[in-house]
Amino acid sequence: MRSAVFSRVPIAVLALGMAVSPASRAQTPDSPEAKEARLAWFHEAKYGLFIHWGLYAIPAGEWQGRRIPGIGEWIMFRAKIPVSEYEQLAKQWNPVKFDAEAWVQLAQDAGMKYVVITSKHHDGFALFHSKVSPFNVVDATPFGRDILKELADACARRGMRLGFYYSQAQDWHEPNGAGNTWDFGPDEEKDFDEYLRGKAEPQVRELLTGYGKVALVWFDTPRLMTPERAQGFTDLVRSLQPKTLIDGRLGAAGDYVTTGDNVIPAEVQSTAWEVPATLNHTWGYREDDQDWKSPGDVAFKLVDIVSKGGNYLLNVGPMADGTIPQASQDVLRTVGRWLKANGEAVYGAGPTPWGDEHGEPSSKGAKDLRGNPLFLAREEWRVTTRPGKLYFTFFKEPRVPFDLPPMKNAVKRAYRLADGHTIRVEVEGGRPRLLIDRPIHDPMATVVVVEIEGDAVER
Ligand code: FHN
Repeated sequence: MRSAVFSRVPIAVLALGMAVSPASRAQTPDSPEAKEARLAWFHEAKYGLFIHWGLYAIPAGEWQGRRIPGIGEWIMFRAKIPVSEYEQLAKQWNPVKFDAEAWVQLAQDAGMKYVVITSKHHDGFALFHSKVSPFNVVDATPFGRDILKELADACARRGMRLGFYYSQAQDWHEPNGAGNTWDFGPDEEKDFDEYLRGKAEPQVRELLTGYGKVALVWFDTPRLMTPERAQGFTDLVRSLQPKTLIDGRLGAAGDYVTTGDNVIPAEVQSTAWEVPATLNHTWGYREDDQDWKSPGDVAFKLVDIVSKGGNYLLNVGPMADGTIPQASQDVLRTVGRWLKANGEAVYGAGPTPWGDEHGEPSSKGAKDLRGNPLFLAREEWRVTTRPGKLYFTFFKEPRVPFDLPPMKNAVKRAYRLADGHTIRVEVEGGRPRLLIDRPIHDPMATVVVVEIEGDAVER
C-alpha cells in the first residue's frame, strides 16, 4: 500500500516569510529575478538523493544492548548519551567500503540530479576536515579521509550537483549549541551566539570555500534562530557563493519552501518547494528498519510531486562500513530504469493544469489529526506538462476509453512515452478520449503523451 502523506496546509503558510521592501530588493540577491535565476536548475532537476551519514550509523539504533526508539541519527539525544561517550564512536569510524564514485554512480543510475549530504548533523560531528572543530572525520577518526572532499570531487567529475545539509542550530556536542540539555543544561541559559560565531558560521564558510561549487545549503531545525541570526547565514552564503540555494529551514525565507518531513502537499503549489523524504522510516541507518518503499510507490510520489510543482529529495542512510543498503539501492535503480524511458514526463516538467485528479476535500467536513480539513487523495493518474504536451502517467489500469479532462485545445496525437506506441484518440461529444491498450504497458506506471494545439491547456 502507498503511504503518501498529504498536507492541505497551503505551502505559503509553511514558508517563513521575511519582509523586504521592493526597493531594497531590486539590486540584491534576494530580488525575485536573482532568486528565479538561482532556482533554474532546481526546477529542472526535480529529483535528488539525500544522504544522512555520521557516527550514528555505528550504533545503528542500539545503545549498550538496548534498542533506542526513534530515527537513527537521534540516538545520542534519545539515549541521552554524554558527549564524552558519544565522542568515542569516532575512534571506531573506519568505513573502508566508502566509495564516492559508487555513491554518485548510484544517484545517476537512480535518475537523480543532485545529491545533498549531512556535512554536520545535530550530533556535531563534521564529515569534512574542519579547522574549526577537531570533532571531524579527519582529525578524530582512524579513517582520516575527508568524505565531503571525495564526494565533491566525484560529483564534479560526473557533473552531479552537490549540496550540504548543515545543522545550524542544534549541536549536541557543543556547550552552547541548541539541544543538549543533559550535558549542558537548558538552551535558554546558553550563549548561542558564541556557538554560531565559534562553530556554525565558520564551518559553513569552510563548506563554501573548500569544496567547489555548492548547489545548496540545507539548514534544518531552526531552534533559537532569530531573523538576525538567520540573516548572518544568508549573508555568508550569498557573499561566498551567490548562486547557492538556501532551503526553507534556516529560520528565514530561503530560496524555496521545504515541506515537513515526508509531507507531500495535497494540491499544486505555485512557489518553489521540495519534500524531504525517507526510503524507509529513519534517516540515519538503523539496522532494524528494513521497511523500504516499493519502486512503484517512489515513482508515484515523484510524479505526484512534479504534478504539484515540487521536487523530491529522497534519503538513504549508508551503513557504518560505507555501503548504502543493497535493498535501498535496488529500489532506487528500479525507479531509475523507469525514468530512463519516462524521464521526459518528470525533468523540467510543469504541474498539472487541472488538479481534480489529486483528490478532494472530504465533503463531510472531516478533519485530520492536526485539525486540517481531511483530503481524500486519488492515486490513479497524474498529469505533468511541457509546452504543447501533456504527460498522463497511469499508476492503475485506466478506464477505457479514458476521457481527457476538459480543455478547449484540439488533440494532435497521443503515444506511449516508453516506446512511442500510438494511442488512438477519438472525440465523443466534443471531448477527446484515449483508447489505451489493456493490459496497461508498464504496471508500475505508464506514461501517455498527448500532444495538443497551442502551448498550454485552455480551460
Ligand atoms: O531532526 C532532523 C532529522 O534528523 C532529519 O535530518 C530530518 C530531515 O528532514 N530533519 C530534522 C527533522 O525534521
